[in-house]
Amino acid sequence: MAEGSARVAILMGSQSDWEVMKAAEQVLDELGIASDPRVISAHRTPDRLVRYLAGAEQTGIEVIIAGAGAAAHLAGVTAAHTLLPVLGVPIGSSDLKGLDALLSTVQMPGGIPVATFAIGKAGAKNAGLFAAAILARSDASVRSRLEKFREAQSAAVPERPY
Ligand code: RP5
Repeated sequence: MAEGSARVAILMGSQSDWEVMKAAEQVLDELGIASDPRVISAHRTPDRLVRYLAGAEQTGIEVIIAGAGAAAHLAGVTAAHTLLPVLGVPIGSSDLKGLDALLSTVQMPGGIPVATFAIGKAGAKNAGLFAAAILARSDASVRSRLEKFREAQSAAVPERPY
């Protein structure tokens, strides 16, 4: 686990979403960025959501990642309660395999933006990397770790297929 107080919140609508959302925590951890994972449902625990968001900025949170499945409104409701950037991750937990969550998350009416990522683990990982890119704008050490991450990723791709 990265040391220090959390700069990125990782919200998810259900404990069952953790299998996907831990990809965000893992990549942030690799980049030395502490995160705060929370199970908070917009419809099952609405009070918990409002309470958490009321204090998030003061506790040092700078970016919020919100992952949910089905008729996913967690990211949108989160964005309605904060001025922090909200990165939405649709989760393929329903019979519609995440297409419902993708559309619910991406189709925010104008006025309350949610940056939306791919369905599932790739989306959670990229949301973590995007959160790091936001922090890197004003944090040289995060920027340098992000550069090293990209270099290592490139170096791991063989030039020949066999
Ligand atoms: C959504 O419903 C959650 O984000 C989750 O993806 C889905 C199923 O939740 P559980 O029934 O597994 O708690 O609200």
